[in-house]
Amino acid sequence: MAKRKIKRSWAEPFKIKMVEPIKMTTREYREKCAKEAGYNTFLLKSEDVYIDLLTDSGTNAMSDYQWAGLMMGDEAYAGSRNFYYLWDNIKKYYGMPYFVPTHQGRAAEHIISRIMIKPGDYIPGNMYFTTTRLHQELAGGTFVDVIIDEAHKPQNKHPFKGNIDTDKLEDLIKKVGAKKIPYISMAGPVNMAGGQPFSMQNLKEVHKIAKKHGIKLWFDATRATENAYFIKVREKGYEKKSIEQILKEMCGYFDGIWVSAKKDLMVNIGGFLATRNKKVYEEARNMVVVYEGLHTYGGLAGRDMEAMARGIEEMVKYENVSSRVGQVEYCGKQLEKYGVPLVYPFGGHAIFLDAKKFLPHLKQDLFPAQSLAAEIYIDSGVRGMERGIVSAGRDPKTGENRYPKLELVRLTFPRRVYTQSHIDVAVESIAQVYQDRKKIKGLKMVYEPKYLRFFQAKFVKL
Ligand code: P61
Repeated sequence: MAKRKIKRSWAEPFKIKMVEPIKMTTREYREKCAKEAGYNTFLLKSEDVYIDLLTDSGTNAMSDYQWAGLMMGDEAYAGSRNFYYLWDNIKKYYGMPYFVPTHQGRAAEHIISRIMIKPGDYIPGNMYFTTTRLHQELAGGTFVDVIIDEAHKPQNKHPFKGNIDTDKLEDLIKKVGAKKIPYISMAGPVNMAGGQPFSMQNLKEVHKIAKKHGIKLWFDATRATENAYFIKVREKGYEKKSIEQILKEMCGYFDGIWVSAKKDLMVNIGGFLATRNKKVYEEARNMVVVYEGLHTYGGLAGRDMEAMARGIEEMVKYENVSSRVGQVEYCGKQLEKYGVPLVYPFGGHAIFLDAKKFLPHLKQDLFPAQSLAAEIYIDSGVRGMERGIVSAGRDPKTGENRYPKLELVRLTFPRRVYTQSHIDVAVESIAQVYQDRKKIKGLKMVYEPKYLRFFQAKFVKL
C-alpha cells in the first residue's frame, strides 16, 4: 500500500484551566437587543453576546504566570517595584531607554500628539487609525495617508500592504516642507487596512527619508509582534530570526513608540510610550502627571504593570504569535469555502469582510458594514465591528462625511480565548447571512456623537 502523506495539525500552546460560561440566546431575543442597541454592536450588553469578536483589545486571556503576577502588585503611590520591572522589559524587548506608563493606548497618543504637534502641522501615516488621527487633529495637525495604494484594495494580495509609499511621502515633504512635519506615524500591522504589516525593507527606506529631512519617526507598536511575525514568514533574510530579534530591529529605526498594551501584551488594561529622545521623555513624564497619574503608574495599578511586564515576555514567544495568526487564517480559509468576500491577505488580528462586495446592492450612505455587523449578531450572537463610513467619521474642516474606499466588518480574535469550534459557529453564521444577503436593506443614522461616532451612534432599519 502506498504511503499517504499524513497532515500534521498545530494546536494552541496552552490548555484551559478556568472557564467563563456564555449565554445562549434566541434569534427573537437578539433582534430585540440589536434594535435597543441602535444596531450598533458597541452598544450591546456583553452578556447578550455569544461569541465576541468585537475586538482583541483588553479581551485576552491572561496566563497563570500573569495572574500570579497580579498578587505581586506593589501599590505604592510612588516608585512601585512593578514599574521598574516593566521598564526593564521595555528596555530589553523594545530597546527604548525611556518609558512613561499610561492607562491605555490613546492616552499615550494624546500625550505624544500634544508634545510633538503644533497647529498647522502635517502628520503622514500608513492609513489612519481612529484614535490616533483624532489626537493628531485635536493637537491642531492634519493627518495625511501615505500608505501604498494596494492597501485600499481588498482583493490585492501584496504581502506588505502596510508599507508606506515613499513617493507619496516625498511629495508631501516637498509640498508642505519638512518643518511642518513633526514626525511620520507608522503602525504595524495596519489595523484599518485589515491587519496588514509593513516590511523591514520599507521601514529602512522610510527611515532614510526621515533622516535626510530631519523628521522624527514614531511607531504605533500596539501589535508589533504580529508585524515581526509577518516579516519572519514573508520577508527574505528573516526566516531564521526570532520574533524578539525582529522586534528589536524594527524598534531600532524609530525615535519612539506608543503601545496599547491591551493587545500584544495580553492584558486587560494598560498602555505606554517609550522613546530614545530624552527631551520628549521629560515632557511626557511631566504631562502624564496632569492627565494620568504619577509617572511611575500612569493611571494603572501596580498589579497591572506586573501583568504587562510578564505579558511582554510571553508575547515574543514564536508559538504564541504563530498560533494566534494561525487561528485568524483558519477562520479566513473556512469563510473562503463559502465564497464570502474577504480582505486579503488575512491579517494578524482579524478577518475583515468586504461589505461593499458582500452587499453590492447597498450604497455606502446606507451603511453596508454597520448593517452587516448587526445582521451577523442577530443571526447567531457573534459580535463583529463596523470599519467603514461610520468609523471614518466627518472631515473636521468641512463637516462632510468621509467616504473610505474600504467598507469592512472586522471579526477580531481575542488572544487565547476562543476554540476552533467557536470559529466554525461564527463562520457558519456568516455563510448563512451571505446566502440571505439580499434581504438586508440598510440603516439610517438617527444619533451621531461628535467624536469617534462609531462607538455610540444609533441607527434604525430601513
Ligand atoms: C481595537 F473601534 N484598538 O482595535 P486603546 N493604536 C492601535 C489600536 O488598535 C488601538 C489604539 C491605538 C482597538 C480598540 C478600539 O476605533 C476604535 O488602548 C493600532 O484602545 O486606547 C486600539 O488604544 C488605541 C476600537 C479603539 C475601535 C478605537 O479594537
